[in-house]
Amino acid sequence: MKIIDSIQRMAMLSKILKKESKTIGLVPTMGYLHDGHLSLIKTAKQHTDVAVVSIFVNPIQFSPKEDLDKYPRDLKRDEEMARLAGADVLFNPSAVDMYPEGYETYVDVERLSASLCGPHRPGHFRGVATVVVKLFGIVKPDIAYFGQKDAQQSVIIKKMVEDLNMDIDIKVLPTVREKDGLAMSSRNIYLSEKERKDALCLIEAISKAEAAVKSGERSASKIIKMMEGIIKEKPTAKIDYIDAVDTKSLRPVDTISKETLIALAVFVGKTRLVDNAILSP
Ligand code: PAJ
Repeated sequence: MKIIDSIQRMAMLSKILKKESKTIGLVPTMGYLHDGHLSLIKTAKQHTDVAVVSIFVNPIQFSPKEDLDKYPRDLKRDEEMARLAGADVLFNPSAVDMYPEGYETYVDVERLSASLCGPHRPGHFRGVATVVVKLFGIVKPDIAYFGQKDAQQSVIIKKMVEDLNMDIDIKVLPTVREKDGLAMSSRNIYLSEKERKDALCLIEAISKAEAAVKSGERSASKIIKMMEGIIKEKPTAKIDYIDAVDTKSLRPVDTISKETLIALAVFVGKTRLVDNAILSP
C-alpha cells in the first residue's frame, strides 16, 4: 500500500492510472477506522482496480463548538487496518495543503442541507461537499463509496455529483453495527461505560419504529413520539432531532405510504450520535 500525503503526487498517480485504463475506487474518511470504513474499502477493492482511502479530518465541516481538536486520530493503526482491508493507496493530505491561505471556493447543496442535521450543524454539509469535490478532483475516482449511516451526507453527495455533471458513480453501503446494534462510529470511543449502554436507545427506538410500521402504523408523528419516549428513558441521552423524511428529497412526511427515512441524532453525554433506517410499509 502506497502512503501519499502530497496532493500533487496523488493527482499524478491518478493521472497515470487513468492512462493505463485502471479504474479507481475512492473511500473518503476522517480516519480512526472501524469495520464500517473497512466494508467500504473491501467493496472498493472488489469493484475497482485501485482502491484509494483518504484520511483527512476536514476542519471546515466542524463548527467552532465541535470536536475538531479532540477528534480521534491514529494514523499508524489506520495504515495497518487499511492495508489489511486491501487498500492500494492511503491518501492523507494536510489541512494547509487542502486549504492554503486565500482559499475561497465552497460547494453548497442548498435545500438538501437545510433539513435533518443541517440546521443543527450550520456549515457542516458545505464543508463536507467542498472537501469531497476536492478529493474527487485530486483522486479522479470512477466510483466513490459512502455509508448509509450518514444517510443525509450520501444523498447530498449524490445530488452534488448529478448537479455538477461529475462522471462518478456513488455507491452507498449498509450501516455496519456492533454486535448489540450500536452503529459503528469513530466517535463511539468518547462514550463512558454508562453512556455506551444508554447509546443502545438509538437502535432500540429504530427497531420499535420498524416493528410499528410492520404492524400497520402509518402515522409519522406517532412513530416519532414513541421513539422519543424510548430515548427519554435514558438519563444520559438528549434528543437533537428525530425526523421521518422522503428518502430522496429529505422533505418531512406525515404518512408512511412508501419507503421513508427515519433519522435521528441524540446526544449521549456530550457525544452526538446519528443513526437511521429505511421504513418500508
Ligand atoms: P467518516 O465519519 O470517517 O466516515 C467515512 C465514511 O464511512 C462515510 O461515508 C460514512 O458514512 C461511512 N461510515 C461511517 N460509519 C459507518 C458504519 N457504521 N457503517 C457503514 N459506513 C460507515 O463521513 C465522513 O467521515 C466525512 O464527512 C467525509 C465524507 C470523509 C468528508 O470529510
